[in-house]
Formats: sequence, structure tokens, C-alpha cells
Amino acid sequence: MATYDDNNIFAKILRGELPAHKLYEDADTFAMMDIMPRGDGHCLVLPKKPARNILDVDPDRLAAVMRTTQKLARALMKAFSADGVTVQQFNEPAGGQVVFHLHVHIIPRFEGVMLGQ
Ligand code: DGP
Repeated sequence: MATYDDNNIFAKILRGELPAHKLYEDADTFAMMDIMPRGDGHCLVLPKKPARNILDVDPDRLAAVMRTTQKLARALMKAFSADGVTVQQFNEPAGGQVVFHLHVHIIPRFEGVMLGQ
């Protein structure tokens, strides 16, 4: 597995070098709207510290990411009056990962509505 690259786009957002639509932040995690949403309210939860993906993240940092994911999934369900929520996470190119800073997708879902590409 490749090592963490400090110049990935999410690292730049976390350093404030690129803009993002911030949704939530605490000591360990950051959440922002996805720039290519596959549905209304599609957002991403990131650890603030470097981690390429779930394969190399410290378990305590992963726990913090999942705590924030649960918090935001509940908030998004309410805010969007959603019927459900998809939580998704990709690892390495073969696993569908495109940006190499760990992130979890949260996508509110609605009965009868398919996700976009
Ligand atoms: P993946 O690594 O497969 O989870 O795909 C990366 C996701 O990140 C994809 O849904 C689009 C989103 N994304 C890519 N570049 C940016 C960006 O600069 N800002 C934000 N907010 N999202 C991005």
C-alpha cells in the first residue's frame, strides 16, 4: 500500500489551503459537503490527522470518525426528513478510493429514489 501523501486534496482542505463547505468540526474530525453529491445532503467525514484509509488509520481515530458519522447521520435524517441513510467508505484504487485521505460518505436516502453516479 502506498504511503500517505500530504498533498492530497483533503489534506489541503484541512490545512485551509482549499475551500470547503464545512458542516461540522471537533478536535479530531471534520465534515464537509461532497463536491460531487450523489444525493441531497451527501457529506464526508474525515479525521483531521493524516490517514490514507481504513487500512492504516489508528483505531482510536477511526472511532472518532465513526462517532461523528453517527452524529451527522442522525442530524441529516432529521434535517432532510430522510427515510434512511447510506454510509459508505472506499479503500485503495481497487476498492473505489479516489482521494487518499480517509473519509466516510453519508448520504440521506428517500423511498423510491435511486442514488446518482
Ligand atoms: P472516494 O475516494 O471514492 O470516496 O471519492 C472521493 C469523493 O470526494 C467523491 O465523492 C468526490 C469528493 N471530492 C473530491 N474532491 C473534492 C473536493 O475538493 N472537495 C469536496 N468537498 N469533495 C471532493
